[in-house]
Amino acid sequence: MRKLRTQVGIIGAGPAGLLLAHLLHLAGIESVVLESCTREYVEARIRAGVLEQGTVDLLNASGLGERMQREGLVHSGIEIRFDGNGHRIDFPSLTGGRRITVYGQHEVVKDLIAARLRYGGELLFSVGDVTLHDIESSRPVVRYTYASEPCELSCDFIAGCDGFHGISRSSIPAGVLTTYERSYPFAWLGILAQVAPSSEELIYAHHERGFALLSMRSPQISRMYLQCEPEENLANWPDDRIWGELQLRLHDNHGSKLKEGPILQKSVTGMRSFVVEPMQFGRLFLAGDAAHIVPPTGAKGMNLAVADVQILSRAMEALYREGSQELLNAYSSNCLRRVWQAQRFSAWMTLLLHRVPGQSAFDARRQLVELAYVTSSKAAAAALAENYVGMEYPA
Ligand code: RFL
Ligand code: PHB
Repeated sequence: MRKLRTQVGIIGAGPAGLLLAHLLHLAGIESVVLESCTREYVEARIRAGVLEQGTVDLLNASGLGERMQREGLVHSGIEIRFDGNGHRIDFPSLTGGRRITVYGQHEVVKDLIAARLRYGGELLFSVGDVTLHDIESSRPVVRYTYASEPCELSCDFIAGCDGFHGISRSSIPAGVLTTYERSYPFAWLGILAQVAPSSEELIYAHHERGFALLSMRSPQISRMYLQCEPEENLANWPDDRIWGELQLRLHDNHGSKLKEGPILQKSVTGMRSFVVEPMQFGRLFLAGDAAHIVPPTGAKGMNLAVADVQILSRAMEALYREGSQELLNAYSSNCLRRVWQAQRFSAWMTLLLHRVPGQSAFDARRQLVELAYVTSSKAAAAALAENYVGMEYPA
């Protein structure tokens, strides 16, 4: 058995785990990151695309922003489209100058891995059989296998950053966590296509055939989504059906058509709202998707993961620097305030924009009136905008 020792054992090399490792490094705190997948897989996993201003500011302030500043696309608004008409929500004028940046999550992950390797931090890919032990004691332990060798990592703290399907959350004894959950009777079929985006800004489209979203990854690559069945079979979606459906749902009364191109990747993503409380047990702290999931309509998931680990790294810094336990004790409640704001907004955006199967005629009309209200009342548009660009980060 190979034995190692560190201050913080981090499970998972997604945005939460990798950024936590980086922020701890900047604070002089040592960590080991254990990831079950390969580096190639993690760096190619296409997921989120929208960074809040606060996320961008944090990445810049921690020395991670160089490529993002060059390649990220700064957007000052989004379009809400329904009945074939587009309505622009202008962020700076509604939020005191705030904007978003479109920069793929996998690009953030690549930048974080490169930074970690540059300063020689421990980051192990393809680890197996990760289990957590003694999390209620002052010396928790992570057991795992690496290159077929059994290993044991003893730590001061464990950060469970292993996403929704990870093992950290389920290592907490039954009865400790309260779960809040909602599922939605639809999913998203996402594509990556080799074609210039047909709009400079994101378009969220409500249509009687279902929701559609036009997004992008670069001036050459489009990212688009279609509302589909929860258990949708991709085999039923040849490329021309996808483009046909996108053309219909993103229909524009002024006659502009989507540019089409080769589809590089297709996937189906389920939709759920999920929170566990508290986000901590003993010396195990949950962060990011391990503790909460939002439906992607509000573009909040990765931004919440980033906010969690900023709060956690500051709390650990206060403990190691000043011996102060206060921020660590407040970790869960400090995160959950922001998490619940994002839950509310993400559920609201989802129900505003999707066609809800079985919805009554009354609710269908109410949805259209709400769309008209959000896009015509400055107060309603400002409420959407301030949530979309993100609440102020903790000082
Ligand atoms: P991740 O990214 O899932 O990373 C967890 C890592 O842990 C590893 N792992 C383990 N490692 C060791 N041992 C184990 N037993 C392990 N089990 C799992 C996994 O391999 C993985 O590498 O969680 P993290 O870091 O909390 O980050 C969360 C974000 O990934 C997620 O919230 C976002 O992608 C959500 N999301 C969006 N968020 C945004 O902020 N803006 C968006 O525009 C946005 N769009 C989206 C999205 C998610 C989507 N999908 C596919 C779910 C669009 C989509 C389609
Ligand atoms: C994306 O570009 O992947 C994206 C953008 C906005 C969302 C969700 C996903 O709300």
